[in-house]
Amino acid sequence: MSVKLEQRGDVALIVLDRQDALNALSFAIIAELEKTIDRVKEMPVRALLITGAGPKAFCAGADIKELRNRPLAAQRQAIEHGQAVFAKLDDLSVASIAMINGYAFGGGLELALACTFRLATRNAKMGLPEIKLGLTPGYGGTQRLPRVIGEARAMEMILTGRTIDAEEALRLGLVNRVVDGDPIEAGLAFASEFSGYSLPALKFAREAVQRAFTVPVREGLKIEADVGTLAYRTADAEEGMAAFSEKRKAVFRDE
Ligand code: CO8
Repeated sequence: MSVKLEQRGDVALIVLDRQDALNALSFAIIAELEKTIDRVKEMPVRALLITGAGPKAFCAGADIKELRNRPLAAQRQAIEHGQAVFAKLDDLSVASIAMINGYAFGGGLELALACTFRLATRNAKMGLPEIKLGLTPGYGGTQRLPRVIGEARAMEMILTGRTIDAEEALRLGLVNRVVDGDPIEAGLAFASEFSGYSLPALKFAREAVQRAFTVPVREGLKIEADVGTLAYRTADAEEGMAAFSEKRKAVFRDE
């Protein structure tokens, strides 16, 4: 198995482990990843962390060696399947974090873009180099990158295919933070900054933010009012506000 899954405390940890090809996403790995994300849904976790095995790469993208000499229908089917697998991250009830611990190119960066958060180690290098192969991004890059860093910057990255380092990614807002030390520990520490809050509230907030770039602002405000109202219905909202008044730490029960 090239996609490993384990539980670290209240965090599910997925590790892409195909180090001889810099954790490149063969079609078999995409299928494994899909099954693994489905298994995460059944786990009693509060966040998901995804990283790459070894010191060199998060994921070097789709397996280029598999992409040649295939019927067009198969190419389209593969693009749509990859998109659907990555979209499962959007639909997870818990937030996901990509720990980019080295190269994240093409489909690798697109996998990270499908996560809720991206963190990078200092040696991280990122890009959508498909243009250099005569191709265009196919696993969500043309849609998610502009939403994250804006159209002009996304257009530049996609049309030039250039590589950016961790510091530039931080400046562009492509990653939330650049981290030092053990990447998995850093990812778990980041998860602990939100994973203790009420899961329903986290989900409501995430849903509203996710919709911000897909609907007109008036509709977005209605979504905000809807989920905001739902949050007030939870016992956790009552607990959170009571804890504030009583000057104690809230104990959320995800209900
Ligand atoms: N696919 C297959 N094998 C790869 C890939 C890849 N994407 N990346 C690296 N490898 C392999 C290399 O071939 C090499 O194997 P071998 O030793 O057998 O030749 C091994 O990994 C180590 O790689 P390098 O020797 O190249 O390592 P370097 O440290 O010199 O370079 C780089 C690292 C810069 C990351 C370099 O490997 C590279 O440029 N890789 C390709 C990056 C890339 O172009 N990614 C985009 C791929 S296209 C894509 O993701 C499209 C997504 C949508 C797909 C739609 C499907 C239909």
